[in-house]
Amino acid sequence: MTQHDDRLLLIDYIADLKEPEVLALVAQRLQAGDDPLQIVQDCQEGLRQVGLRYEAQQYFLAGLIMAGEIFRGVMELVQPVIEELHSGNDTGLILLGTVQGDIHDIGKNNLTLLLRSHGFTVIDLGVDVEPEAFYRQAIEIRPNIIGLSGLLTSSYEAMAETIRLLRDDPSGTLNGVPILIGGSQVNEAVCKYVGADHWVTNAMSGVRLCQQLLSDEA
Ligand code: B12
Repeated sequence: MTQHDDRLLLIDYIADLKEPEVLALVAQRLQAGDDPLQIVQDCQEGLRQVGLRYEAQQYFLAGLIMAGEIFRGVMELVQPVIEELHSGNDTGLILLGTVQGDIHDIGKNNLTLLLRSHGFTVIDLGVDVEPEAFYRQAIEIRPNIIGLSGLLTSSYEAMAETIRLLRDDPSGTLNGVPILIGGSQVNEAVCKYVGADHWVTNAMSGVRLCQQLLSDEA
């Protein structure tokens, strides 16, 4: 079987919620030396398809929960390999969290893992983070970059509110701190609407963007 077939097969297994097949194929691909980031990318596409089936009412909430569980299992296999391959000595403090009303954290956790393995220090506030909590933490730790994650359309209001609060900081402590948003559904229009500086739909692009922003700062 070619590498291309393996990739399509993994996407299909995830879309069909075939957990044992997913885990076996991931283990096999890692064994064969496949790039763990490519494996994660393929899983992300599989999860996108699960989402589409949910929208089409072929799956229900249980399907989304199952998909999340499968991805957790994949990360257990992939994480040690990512940590081994992607060690770096980037420096910089990044404040991350999933915005209020949203509990999706798979993508954010994945980004945290990659940032840390590149050497960044990440303070992860978790999920359903109120705008005030973001603001308080930001003032306290003075991060170099702030990242907001959100996957629901309804999260954009919380992103906008959080960014308003961060930008209106009367102390001026946060002046010029870049604010990034990420999540499977964000795009340029969302970025403009919520008032962020950059948007990203892939964790590795997020890491590269952070590297770029910090080297611009230096
Ligand atoms: C798994 C899943 C769940 C799981 C989440 C488990 C968990 N612990 O996260 C559970 C079951 C909890 C769930 C719940 C719900 N979900 Co849901 N879910 C998904 C699904 C299938 C996959 C999400 C995922 O993990 N993707 C994989 C990760 C790796 O990708 P990612 O999140 O995009 O992250 C990557 C990048 O975006 C980027 N990134 C992410 N964050 C950040 C932040 C920064 C700063 C940067 C730089 C980069 C970055 O890096 C990541 C890695 O590459 C999506 C489908 C989809 N298209 O995304 C629906 C989806 C997001 N869910 C949806 C819905 C509707 C819901 C519910 C409302 C369902 C319900 N009726 O209750 C609830 C809402 C709960 C809540 N209040 O948050 C809809 C949202 C539709 C919309 N337009 O609002 C989607 C799009 C499905 C669909 N197509 O309808 N869900």
